[in-house]
Parts: sequence; C-alpha cells; structure tokens
Amino acid sequence: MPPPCDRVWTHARIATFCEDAGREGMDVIEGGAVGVRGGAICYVGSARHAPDAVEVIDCAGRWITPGLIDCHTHLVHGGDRAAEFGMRLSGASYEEIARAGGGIVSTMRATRAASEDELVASALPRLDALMAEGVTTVEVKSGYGLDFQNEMKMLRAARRLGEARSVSVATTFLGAHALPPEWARDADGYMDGLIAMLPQVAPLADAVDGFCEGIGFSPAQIGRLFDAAKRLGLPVKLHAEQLSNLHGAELAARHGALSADHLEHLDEAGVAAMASAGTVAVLLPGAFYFMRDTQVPPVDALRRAGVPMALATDCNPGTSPLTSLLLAMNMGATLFRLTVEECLAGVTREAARALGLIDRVGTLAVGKSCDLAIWDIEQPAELVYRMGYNPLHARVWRGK
Ligand code: DI6
Ligand code: FE
Repeated sequence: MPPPCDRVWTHARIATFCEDAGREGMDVIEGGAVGVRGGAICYVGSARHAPDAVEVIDCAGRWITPGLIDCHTHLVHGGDRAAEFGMRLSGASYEEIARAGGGIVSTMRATRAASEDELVASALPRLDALMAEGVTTVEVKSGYGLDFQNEMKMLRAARRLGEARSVSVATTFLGAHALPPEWARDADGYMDGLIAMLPQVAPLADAVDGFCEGIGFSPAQIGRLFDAAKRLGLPVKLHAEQLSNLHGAELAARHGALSADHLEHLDEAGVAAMASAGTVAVLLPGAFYFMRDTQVPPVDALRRAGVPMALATDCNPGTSPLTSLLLAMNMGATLFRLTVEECLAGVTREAARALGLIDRVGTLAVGKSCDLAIWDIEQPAELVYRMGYNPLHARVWRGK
C-alpha cells in the first residue's frame, strides 16, 4: 500500500486561519503537521497523528500559514509613473494630473503601445517580488487598455502570468477604470460599449470591477455594468469611496459584490449595507500612504459591524507602486490600526473571500489547495511588525 500522503510538513507551528477561528483567531496548532495528496491538503493537525508520506519535511519549529493572497492588484501595465511622482512632490494633486491627461490615461497609452509579450515580461518581476514573500494567489485587473482589444490583451497577459509561474491568478475586468480620451464626452456611450463587450470578455475574467469616483464612473453607470455582469453570472467588486463618498459601497452591496475596495470615505450606511450583504472591505494602505491621504477608512465601524476586512497591495503605477504584501500588513496596522490577527487574516482568509475563492484557498483545511508559506519566525506578529524584512523560508503551491 502506498503511503496516504505525497508529502508531510512536520514539527511546525501552524496558524490555520480556519473559518470557525473567529475574526480575532488564527487557530494555532503547536507541534503540528500538514499533509498533501494530489495538490490538496489531506491532513492538518498534531504531528503525532500525521499520516505516513512519501516525503517528510521537518520544519524544525517554523511557522506555517496559508499561502498569502494579494486580492487587489494592477500588476499588468505598460510603463511607470515615476515622472508624475516628481510632479506630485512639487504640489500637483492626483486629480489635477488626471485632468491634465496624465494619471491612468498615461499608463493607458503605455499599455496600448506594449505587446502582450511585453506586458507579461514587465509584470513578471513584480509578480516575483510578491511570490518571494509567500504569495500563492494574486488577483490581476485589466483597466489600462480601455478598449476591447487592449483590455483583452491585458487579461490574456494576466492569465499567462499564472502559466509562467507557480501561482494562482484571478483576473478581473476593469474596463470601467477611466474614460479613454476618445470617449471624453460620452461616458454613457463608453459604458454601453463595455456592456456590449462583456460576453466576449467573460471567458477571460473571473470578476468585473469599476472605479466609482468623480474622475471615474457614476453609481448609475456602474449599476448598469453590474446588472450586465450579473446576467452573465460574473461576480462584481468595486473601487469605492477612495477620494469621495458617492455611496459606491452601498451600490456594490446591493449587487451582492464580493468586495468594495479602498473605502476611506465610507459612511455608516455603507458599512451597514456591506455587513448585511457580506461584502468584504478590501483596505489598501499602500495607496493611502503613497497619496499621503489623511482620511482613514472607518475600521472601527467595519469591525463592530462584522464586515470581513482584507488587505492588499493595490500594486499599480500611479497610486501604489507597492510589491510587498508584508509591508501592506505593516501599513494596515500602523496607519489603519488593524490588529496583528486582522492583518494576517486580511491577506489569507478574508482575501480569499474577497475573490470568491474561500472554498479553495485562504485557510489550512482538508480539501483546500495545499498553498503554504513557511516562515523563519518565533511568532506571527513578526510578519506584521517588521518593515522591509522577509522571513520566508519556503513557499508551497499546490503541494510543491
Ligand atoms: N484607484 C487606484 O488607486 C488605482 N485605480 C483606482 O481606481 C489608481 C490607478 C492609477 O493611478 O494608475
Ligand atoms: Fe486599485
């Protein structure tokens, strides 16, 4: 009889983040082991009762957490915005730069000019940086093509990242990110076009997103997009309440959105709507920091209402050129006052929820994908506490 497991990691301290651990709980197993068979977890528990395996890996007391999940990135894009960073340092605001033809539209030009191969090649170092810190699932948005051909090119490039590396990629269609210049006077017409392209986009996209903002799209326009997404069975999520309060989170919740993201200007009604819909709050402290924002998202209200909170890098060239989920956790704690447990759950269990993937990843439980991060630390708080230090010992994706 062959051993029941392909591989077992033993003598580990395990934080499972299992769903009944409660929002403050990591569910720690001292002297634990994780076993994998066929890429899926087949055992989590005490090392003493671990089943036999073809290969046994001694973790020598290291910590194991679920592989990290970056649930909001714009990893695929052409060019960068380093020059714009200089302008902002001399006093120009993000909105001023956007209105002057910079901002998202300048990245759109660079993205349209890049081939699919070039987009993949330029995104890989950013992906590698995330993976080097234990990321095993990453969400990647389109949104810098802003026409059918170029949005499709971005989504194909995003899917190819998952073929080039041992990482799971979730793709999101963000055609409603900004109004391209050719549609400058007709946002409703542009939205009609997005809705018309949805059936062809759907096979390449795991979700549909939008930017609900004065410099983005109105709640009415986003509502039409969400209705069309729903007709195709595509989950929705929304960039909401980042720069102002247009009540985008309420709109998202009304549409059963997986998540509403940013949320600096979220109000009590928005919190309540998200709580009753089970919409995850994805907090993006990298953008808050880089924009030198002062309006903190209402973390206390979200916490009291029981809204699940995730943390992500928002890796993008304009507002969050951040490729460290560990640093995003530190910022979540220092800038937003999240607890250590909330930060860690925010890049594992709650990030999985924000992607609609909680049945497959985000916690260590039998049947889930065996995606692990193994850490050289004495306690999980170190993952949040340090800045610019990477204690990853090993990364396991689908059991390897
Ligand atoms: N909010 C953001 O922070 C990014 N997109 C969005 O809707 C910014 C994207 C960019 O400036 O390139
Ligand atoms: Fe974003």
